[in-house]
Amino acid sequence: NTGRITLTMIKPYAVKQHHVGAILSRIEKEGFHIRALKMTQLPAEKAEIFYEEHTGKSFFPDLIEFMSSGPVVVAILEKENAVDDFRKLIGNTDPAQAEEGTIRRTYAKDKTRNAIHGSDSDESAKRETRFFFSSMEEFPY
Ligand code: YYY
Ligand code: MG
Repeated sequence: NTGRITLTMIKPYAVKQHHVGAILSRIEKEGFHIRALKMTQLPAEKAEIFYEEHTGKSFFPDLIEFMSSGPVVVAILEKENAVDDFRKLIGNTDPAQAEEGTIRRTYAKDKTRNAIHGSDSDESAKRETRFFFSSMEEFPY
C-alpha cells in the first residue's frame, strides 16, 4: 500500500457517545487531511455491501445490525502512506489487543463497537471512497 488515500468511518456507538470531535481532532493532529466528510446512516442492505467480504462469518449478522443502528461519520483522508499509517493509528480490531494510545484502545467499547473503520488496502480505499462519495464531494489537499 503506497497510496495517499484511505477511508474512515466513525461507527454508531462512538457517534452516540459524542466522540466524533475528539476522534476527528486526533486524526488531523496525526497529519491526515480531510478530503471529504459526512454523517449518514447505512440501511442494513448497504452495510451488507460495504462489508461483503465478511458475508457468512459468525459475527456478520451482529456487525450488520450494529453498523445500521445509527448514524456514522465517514471521511476520505489524505496523507503519505495513508492506509498503513491509519491502520496503525486505529489499532487492532479487538480494542483489548489494541496498543495504548490508539483510537480503538481509547474509544472502543468491544470488538463489535470498536469505534472506527479504516481501509485495509489501497484497493479497498478506492472501492470504499466510491461507495460513499461522489467526486464533487471530494477536495484534495
Ligand atoms: O478491518 P477491521 O475493522 O479491523 O476488521 P475486519 O476483520 O475487517 O472486520 C470488520 C468488522 O467486523 C470489525 O471492525 C468488527 C467486526 N468483527 C467482529 O465483530 N468480530 C470479529 N471476530 C471480527 C470482526
Ligand atoms: Mg477490515
